[in-house]
Amino acid sequence: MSEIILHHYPQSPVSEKVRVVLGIKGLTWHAVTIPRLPPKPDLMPLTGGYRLTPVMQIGADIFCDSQSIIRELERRFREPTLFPGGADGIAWGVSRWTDGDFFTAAIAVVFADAGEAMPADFQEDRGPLYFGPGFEMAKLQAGMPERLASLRAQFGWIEERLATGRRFMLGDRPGLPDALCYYLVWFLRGRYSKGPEFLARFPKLCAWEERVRAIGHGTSSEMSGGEALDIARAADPVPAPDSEPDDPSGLVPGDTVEVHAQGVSGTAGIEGRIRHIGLQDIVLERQDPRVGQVAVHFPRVGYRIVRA
Ligand SMILES: N[C@@H](CCC(=O)N[C@@H](CS)C(=O)NCC(=O)O)C(=O)O
Repeated sequence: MSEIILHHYPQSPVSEKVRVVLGIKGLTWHAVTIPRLPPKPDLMPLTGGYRLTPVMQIGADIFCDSQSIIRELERRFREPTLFPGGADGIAWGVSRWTDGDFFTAAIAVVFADAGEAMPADFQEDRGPLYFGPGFEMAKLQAGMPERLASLRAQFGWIEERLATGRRFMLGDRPGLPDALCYYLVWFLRGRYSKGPEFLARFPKLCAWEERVRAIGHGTSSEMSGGEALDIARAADPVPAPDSEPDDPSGLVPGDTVEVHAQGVSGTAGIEGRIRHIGLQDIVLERQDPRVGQVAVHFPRVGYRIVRA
């Protein structure tokens, strides 16, 4: 019942970030392949409407966003740690860069490069999702030189970091910043037509990339969406820890709220009763006819919470 289930698809870069973390920790997990485009009928009963990829399930606990997923993996499986050498805490701040400006610049370059060759339904979904409701491919393409210059500078930071001669970002053992940076290198190399030549100017980055790739993804086996739903139905959410008594929002367990992902457009808010509200996370309790009671976890940073 407490097995790790990752709802993902192979091409998803944010899923690659989590797969690398599973590799660093040497974990065994089940992979449920979800559709790249909505509807995602076997995912919605678990998340209550959260559609982004990936999502992790452990029994009836559902973790939305790679931040929540990775934090829970570190909590449950401490060794090997993602913070070798005591780099806890601030390394999370790196995720605000990699999942913010760096991610957006990488997506923009891959999108503009693919242009009209991108399947129409994919473009119609992802364009507004990442670039807002007024998305126009021609405008994105006009901004390509600027994006490339910004992206190059950001990859340059990785190269500088690796110039210290250590094997990984924090020293000789891999950690959170490696996963956070690697997924965008993986994405650019695989999906930007000029990715390999673009990255070739960063030799230390390319050597590090090989080392991270060699870590692998742990051990996974396929599971069907239906089987994952059955597991959620048979399980109860784990007991919630105490909530913070003085949340700045004034919200307390039992309140009904909607949680909204920031930085993407047109996604649904997820409604539920607060089961736990803390410094780093909020957990909603939801009832669903297919899976019964589930606890849906979100990070605080990057999410807006409004009273329903
Ligand atoms: N902040 C989220 C971002 C997730 C994200 O944007 N994932 C992409 C795939 S790599 C996505 O959801 N695309 C739309 C989809 O899969 O429906 C996280 O860290 O998990």
